[in-house]
Amino acid sequence: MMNFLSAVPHRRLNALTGECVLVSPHRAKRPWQGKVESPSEIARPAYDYGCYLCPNNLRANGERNPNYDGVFVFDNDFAALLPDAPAQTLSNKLFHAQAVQGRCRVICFSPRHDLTLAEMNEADIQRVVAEWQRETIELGKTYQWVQIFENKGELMGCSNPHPHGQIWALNALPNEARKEDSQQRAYFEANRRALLCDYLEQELAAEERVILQNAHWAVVVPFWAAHPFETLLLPKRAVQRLTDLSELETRSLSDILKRLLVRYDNLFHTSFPYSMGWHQAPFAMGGIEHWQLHAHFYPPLLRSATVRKFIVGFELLAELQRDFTPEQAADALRAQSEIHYKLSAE
Ligand code: H2U
Ligand code: ZN
Repeated sequence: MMNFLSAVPHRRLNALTGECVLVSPHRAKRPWQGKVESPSEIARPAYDYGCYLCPNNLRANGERNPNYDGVFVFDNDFAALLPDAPAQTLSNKLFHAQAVQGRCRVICFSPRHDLTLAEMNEADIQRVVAEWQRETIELGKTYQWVQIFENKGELMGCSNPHPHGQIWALNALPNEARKEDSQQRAYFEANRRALLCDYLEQELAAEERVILQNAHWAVVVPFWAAHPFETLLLPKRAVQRLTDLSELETRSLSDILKRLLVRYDNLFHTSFPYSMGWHQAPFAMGGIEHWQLHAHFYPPLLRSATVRKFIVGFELLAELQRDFTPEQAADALRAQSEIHYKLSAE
């Protein structure tokens, strides 16, 4: 059989969302020519007087950050969701709206202004994972969906280079969560197995989209990846939430996160921008066996540290599209070293 997947325009189905992505492999010149064009990266100080996330500094609401060590979490001073929004509904034929309650938290990964997760050591990354777990437990008591994410880099509209992420929790299922919930539920009802468990098993057997793995985790460029270097991080056993991980799996998670992020930085010799986030089983929904914990990484870069992909035109109006294939992206990421380029002698 001719492998049409590497030769002709086709649409791949995203089994997790039920949506298609258009792949145009015939348009791709070699995506990876080892081209590294470093924009001048200005070294940041370990502490910045003007940074509202650094220890001891003032935030916009007049509060002062503690002299924290490790991880520091606080309620976003400009929260997009409020815990006390009064319950209100509008339901009128074509006009529907519902007040939503929620909370927005900011999580500083490190007191060091100049680090990123990729450059932090495993023990410190583990403290971030532990905080994600604590927040999941706490927010899950009140809210249906706990969205942990990191928006990294100016290219992603991140306002501050201090290593930090956010957690938004709300008492509703957002669009992406709803799509993944119904796809996973339908698969589980038909097969009595979690969709992503079966999916990973096949990816591990095929190998072509696997970037790296350890005893408990694997990272693949998903078959249906829409963004050039999009990846999916998955546990190797059925796990519904971050809070279900064993001590060993948690440690192993810091290992694979570190290794993936170093590879990303090495790809274009730049502090790699991305939006990443965890999808875990919703709360207060009844059965959740169909859910499999996973993290998505959505980087915007296409060809170098400065050439990005834009979601415009056909993509905005019809569906997402990519030129080089997910398999080619996996090759490029697999070829990267796991020693950070800033540390490797040249
Ligand atoms: P991003 O750059 O990833 O958007 O994160 C910064 C967040 O920090 C942003 O959501 C919040 C902003 O609302 N913030 C505070 O909570 N307090 C401040 O003093 C400034 C910014
Ligand atoms: Zn800072």
